[in-house]
Amino acid sequence: MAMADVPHTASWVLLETMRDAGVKYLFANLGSDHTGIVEAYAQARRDGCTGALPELVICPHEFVALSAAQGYAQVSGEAQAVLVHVDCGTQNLGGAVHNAAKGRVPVLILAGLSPVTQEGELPGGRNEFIHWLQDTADQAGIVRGYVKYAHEVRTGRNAQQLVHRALQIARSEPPGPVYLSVAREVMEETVPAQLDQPDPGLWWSPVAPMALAPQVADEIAAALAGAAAPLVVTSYLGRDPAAVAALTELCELAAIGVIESVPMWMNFPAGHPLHLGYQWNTSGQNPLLAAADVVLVAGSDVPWIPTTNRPSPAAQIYVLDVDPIKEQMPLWHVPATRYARADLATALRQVTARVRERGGLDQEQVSARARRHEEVHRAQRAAWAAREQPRDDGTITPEYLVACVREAIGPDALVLTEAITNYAVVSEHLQPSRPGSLIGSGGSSLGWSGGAAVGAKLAAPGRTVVSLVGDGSYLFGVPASAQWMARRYGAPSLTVIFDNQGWTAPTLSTLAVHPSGATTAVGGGTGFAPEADLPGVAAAAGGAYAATVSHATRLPATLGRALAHVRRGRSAVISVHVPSAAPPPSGPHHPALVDPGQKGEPPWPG
Ligand SMILES: Cc1ncc(C[n+]2csc(CCOP(=O)(O)OP(=O)(O)O)c2C)c(N)n1
Ligand SMILES: [Mg+2]
Repeated sequence: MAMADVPHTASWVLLETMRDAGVKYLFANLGSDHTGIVEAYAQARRDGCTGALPELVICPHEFVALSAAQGYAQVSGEAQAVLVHVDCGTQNLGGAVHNAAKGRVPVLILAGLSPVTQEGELPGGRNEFIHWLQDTADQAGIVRGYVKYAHEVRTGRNAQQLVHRALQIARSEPPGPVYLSVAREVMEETVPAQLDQPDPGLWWSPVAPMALAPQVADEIAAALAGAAAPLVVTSYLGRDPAAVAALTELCELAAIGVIESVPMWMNFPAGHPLHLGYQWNTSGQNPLLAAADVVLVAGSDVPWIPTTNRPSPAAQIYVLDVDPIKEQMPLWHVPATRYARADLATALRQVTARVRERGGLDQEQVSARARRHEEVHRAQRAAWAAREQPRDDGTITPEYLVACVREAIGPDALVLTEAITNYAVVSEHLQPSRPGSLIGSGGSSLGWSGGAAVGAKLAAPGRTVVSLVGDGSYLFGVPASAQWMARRYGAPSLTVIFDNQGWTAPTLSTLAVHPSGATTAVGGGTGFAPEADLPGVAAAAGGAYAATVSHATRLPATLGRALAHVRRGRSAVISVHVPSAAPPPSGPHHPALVDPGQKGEPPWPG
């Protein structure tokens, strides 16, 4: 797309430059600061050239807008843009900025600033009462702790450069959100015709992948080749599908087992005989981790939780990451022999090549280890499979729910997980085997899946998108906004709610710190009675197919019906009653934990 050969406003230039730089969608929540933007889109519609600008996606809530941009980028690898209204819209991005930052997801956030003139000095100056109220001392400060770059576009003359620069930084490893703010007068400024950029993709490409220094590749290869019990721990290596293939090759070469810790991506095929299970908030020592003599941590923020689970003090640990010492985390340490910064796919291929070149792998030892791992792998799967049953009274267990979802959706679906206390159940029972088939927020600010499902579907229109989400997380995701967007922009998905009638996690956290406190007797008081009609929210806002299921016999058919709707273009939301993972209170019955059958009763007197 050629840059403007006639004068345009800076707003037009900002938008056209985004489009030139590969931004397909602008997830937007509009305000008085965006007069130049609204006018630019109107001009494009009037003049029949809407393709020159990113497609405008109206987002009734900013948290959903940024989550949608995140989901799009997680699925496609392509950074999108989000437009928000001054400080108010920036505040409403809320925890979605945390998710994009922690999840290492590139996104360009553009925010208006209140007009900077008040006496009519410039076009776009203050003319509404809010312009004084929205004038804040440090608008970018709202998000500064979470963005890789925050800057103000001070003149339309270099708006083009700043969009490219912001996106270049967002896309360079480790990727993340960037924030540009623009005053209304600047948005309204007329910018003279700009020179065509010969190829912005080349001029502003992200930093090229980094390889390991040869001696470090050699050191890691030697350690793995000489180990009796080598082990890989990973959390997000699957951000790059090429890294999954590279890890698989290395592990097969030397029979190295893999544990996924807090996996927010599909990192290693679940069905591979070297896949040795998952670690979430484990309360006990993982014997495989304890037995390892060499541990390669490849792409992980939390490879284990040392108070309950850690490698042997004698183990040699290597940390391999684009971000090996987590400069963004004030407190972090893994006692490693070597911390190496590199692109994971590149580094793993280097290590594999070095293992091969060095030769001398004891093939008998390797084969014996592969057989032992396969036995562990099979025993794990057999134990998990045994749990994929409803209870005798028809109660749907989370394990049975995930098994039914797995059978219904098939291996090609794209699954978003925000299952919280059922994260581990999703990992163990979904058993994803294709790179890119499972994503999580990468952070901890709940509600990501609502918007992310819309973004994911826009990025992969041919795939069935399925969200597995806690009832609390579903509500955090502003479902009225997300479901409206799904219908408006033709991005249907299936949402399956693990409806355990409240927030189980804070109660479990409390029990872990106060194992014999009052909470054991009377419960955590984090229940959601009286029950809300969660799918009904989606039906009302987005015309979704809505169903609530309490008995196992109804589950497979309801999932089938819901999927049929999704495949015909209509979203579906199913709330499935499952038991909470929190133990029932041991003391006198507490009203906050009323049986879901008693719905309608407020949990407190009066
Ligand atoms: C934005 C945000 N607010 C609060 C929390 C704290 N929090 C962590 S888990 C949780 C409960 C989530 O409820 P649900 O999705 O139903 O999952 P469950 O714990 O029941 O499995 C809460 C409130 C958070 N992580 N993010
Ligand atoms: Mg819940």
